[in-house]
Amino acid sequence: MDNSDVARILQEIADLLELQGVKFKPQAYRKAARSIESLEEDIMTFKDYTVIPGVGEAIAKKIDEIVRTGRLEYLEKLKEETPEEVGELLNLPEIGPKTAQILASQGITSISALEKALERHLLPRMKGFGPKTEENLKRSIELYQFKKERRLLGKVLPVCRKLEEALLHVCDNVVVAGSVRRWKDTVGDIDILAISRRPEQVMNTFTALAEVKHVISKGPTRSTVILRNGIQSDVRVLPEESFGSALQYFTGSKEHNISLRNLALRKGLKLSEYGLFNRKTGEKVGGDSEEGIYQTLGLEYIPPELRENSGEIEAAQTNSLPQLVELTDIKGDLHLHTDWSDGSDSLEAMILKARALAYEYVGIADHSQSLRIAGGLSPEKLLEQHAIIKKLDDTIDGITILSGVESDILPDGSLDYPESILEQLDFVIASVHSGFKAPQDVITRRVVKAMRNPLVTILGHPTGRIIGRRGALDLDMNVIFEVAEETKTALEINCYPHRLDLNDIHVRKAGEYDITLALGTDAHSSQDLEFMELGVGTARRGWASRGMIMNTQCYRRR
Ligand code: DGT
Ligand code: CA
Ligand code: CA
Ligand code: ZN
Repeated sequence: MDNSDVARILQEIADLLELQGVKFKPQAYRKAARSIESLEEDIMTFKDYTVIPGVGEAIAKKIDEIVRTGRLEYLEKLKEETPEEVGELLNLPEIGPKTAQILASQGITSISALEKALERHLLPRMKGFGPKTEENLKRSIELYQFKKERRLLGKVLPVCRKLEEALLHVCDNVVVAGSVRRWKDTVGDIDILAISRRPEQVMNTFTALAEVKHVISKGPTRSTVILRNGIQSDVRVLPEESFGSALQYFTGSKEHNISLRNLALRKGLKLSEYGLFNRKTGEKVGGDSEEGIYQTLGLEYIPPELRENSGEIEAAQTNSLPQLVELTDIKGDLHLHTDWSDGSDSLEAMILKARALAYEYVGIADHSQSLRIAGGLSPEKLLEQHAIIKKLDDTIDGITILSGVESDILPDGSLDYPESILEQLDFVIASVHSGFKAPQDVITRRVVKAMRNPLVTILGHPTGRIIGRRGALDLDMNVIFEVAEETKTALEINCYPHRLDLNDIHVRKAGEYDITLALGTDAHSSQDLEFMELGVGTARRGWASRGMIMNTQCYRRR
């Protein structure tokens, strides 16, 4: 850590704050950064940072943390909060936070919006954009699109639904297969299958859709395109009689298919995307339906979420697949944020959305006091909200409203409010929001201590991963599972698209213990309550049955 390292971190904070539209603070950070940059003395030698021009108490504290730990929690938080779309613009080498902010002020907050602006030559009129910049930007967008990795299922699903709907106008049936159908948390590309007697019409419709940016290939029954959001998608039109085998094949996974094909061979059959055939006679013995294929192979029907070649074929041979939880089993959502902390909607709006989803109950869990960046509630505010929620529960019909909190697990494993306050609430979610790089023994001890607290109902987003941005905490998961079994603390499957935490693998492992799971959307707006399906998909991929999941049960006040 030298002076310019510290200055750079402060600049970065300024950039991110500016992106968020925060006034005055960015200038303060820039000023401090500049004066640190121009210091004669090494910053490490200072005892009191406030003697540096432009550095007040607040910034001095941050410098202290940077100098001591080499990193800054606050910066991590800011990064996490930056809307992904604007963050996306920062992937282009030409665009720094400052330029991103200028673009955002012109309504350009995503790469696709930037592309549109480039197409219409709207950029040269803006400050600092010459004709050369335009060319450079176009090129780097192309590059970026190509090297872009997997997308979040939660972002891809709405697009899939649009494509499905549009294609249904010209098809008898449309199914999105591949990893989307298996509810994998991230998706490489979108594989669409369709039945139609007029394939050319389907090809024409598909390649002309508003969502399509580039047509890579267009054939008589198959086309591949790049969508506006940069993801690749292809459509295959199939005859009705082989739709089942094509659906089976293109749903995958590849590993599942290989095992299934080998099983078919052992039974004297041949399985391909065209059908199931008798190897000797060549006679077709299946292929119009997926169910028929599994049945003819002597298997119970295997739901797409389980098709990962991780024991599902063996289980299906002995009729021992689990009865998987379904979205309609879910009776409530227990992880909602409101505008009391960092949510964007009111208590009422969130509750009414839950009621519109026909839930029996809904749990409010705003952030706790230590999480200042997310507007965490002081003890007074929490109690005030608690009283209001009680009143709303009396006045709003048709749904039970539970009053909870998402309490930070402090570094020493304690919670963020005194017991006397927490015991008044209906439930407590305890979550780690800091110290993500702590060593395994330290972080495991911290979390276990919280789980042993009898006031904790649910361990929120247990591993803390943010897909594509932050890895999981280095928790000893076996210990977490053992303690969960012992303390009856529910482990969350956080349904937020970037989290899906616990993930499918952990859920499967949890099934070996007597553990309760809790689905929570971590909704920060009323729309977000619809993320529940992502959590259900994750639960199903982890072989979870209804009985394992807390919010398939009726709520009993404690
Ligand atoms: P993705 O797109 O990376 O998220 O994952 P998938 O599973 O959608 O994979 P994708 O799009 O490459 O292929 C779709 C399905 O097609 C895949 O799940 C299984 C099937 N498939 C693809 N390649 C092969 C193969 O070489 N052998 C077999 N048996 N099946 C394959
Ligand atoms: Ca795919
Ligand atoms: Ca594909
Ligand atoms: Zn949280």
